[in-house]
Amino acid sequence: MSKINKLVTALAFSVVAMTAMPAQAQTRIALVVKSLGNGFFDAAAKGAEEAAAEIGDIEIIYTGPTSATAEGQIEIINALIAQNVDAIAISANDPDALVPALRKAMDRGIAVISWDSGVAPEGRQMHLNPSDTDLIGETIIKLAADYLPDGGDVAILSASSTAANQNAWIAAAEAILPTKFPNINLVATVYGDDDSVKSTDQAKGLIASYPDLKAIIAPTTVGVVAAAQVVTDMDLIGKINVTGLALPSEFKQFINNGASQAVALWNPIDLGYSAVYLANALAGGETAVPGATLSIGRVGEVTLDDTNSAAMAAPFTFDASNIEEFSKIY
Ligand code: RAM
Repeated sequence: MSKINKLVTALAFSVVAMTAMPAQAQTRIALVVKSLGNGFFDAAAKGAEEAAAEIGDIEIIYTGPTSATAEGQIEIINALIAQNVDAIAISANDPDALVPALRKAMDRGIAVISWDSGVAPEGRQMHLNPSDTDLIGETIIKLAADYLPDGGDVAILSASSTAANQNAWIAAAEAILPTKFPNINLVATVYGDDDSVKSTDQAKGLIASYPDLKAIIAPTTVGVVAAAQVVTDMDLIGKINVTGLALPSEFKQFINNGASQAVALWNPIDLGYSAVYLANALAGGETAVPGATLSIGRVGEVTLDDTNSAAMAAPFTFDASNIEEFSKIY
């Protein structure tokens, strides 16, 4: 073969090789959730994919441990560092335990944000809250108080005891109780770890321990379903109102059967979508500093406070008048 022919053949081969190579997305963003199998996070992942398609050239790696533990998330973070992803957007099972692993990620040039459930400021560049924390704290108590004109005993069934989001909402709820809801008596807070079986056991335990219980407030989409199922199965509809933060698609049956009067939530699809917008911006070199305003695409924009945190939008309330409609969306 002549030199020219050899060159042409080599070129042809390299063109074939190049076109045969799978297109590598430019930006790989890991959406790390508290645990897999949770419908709330599946809805957020849908929003993440939507943002990726809109922005273009983004691959979403949707991942999380099988149960909501910090240890499981640390293993995942270390694996993502080894894969050299461009960004990690995490809903954390513990605000402090993840800090060393996430710092290592940032040291390697990986952009790190927390969303939904936060990481301490030293372990992330910014945090996206779904809504204002005080507003959520007040909302979850009001949802119970609205149906207790004479007040009474209520209990909280939370997610894991180290979840920063639930702990902040519960602290805000406790702070507002004495002034705004003086006749609401919070008798206990228990933890179901966003695990259906454990949440069911904890709800049963509350009912056994507090015979005058009038409401169970579960600020977790997993716990609220478990509590409403227990109230239904134990024939306590009308005696104990279950409320809190619920995904309409999973919860509408309990509004329909009367185990719950009303629940609330923000749009989880928008939350995952917004998290990807922010993670992508930081991976692209934007800096997160107090006062900075960052785009969250079709959802709008957020301005960072002095802890580099921001809130997306106010929660909606769902009751018999609208849960059917929302259940078709998330
Ligand atoms: C559960 C999770 C999540 C929380 C929702 C309301 O799915 O604990 O972190 O934001 O409930």
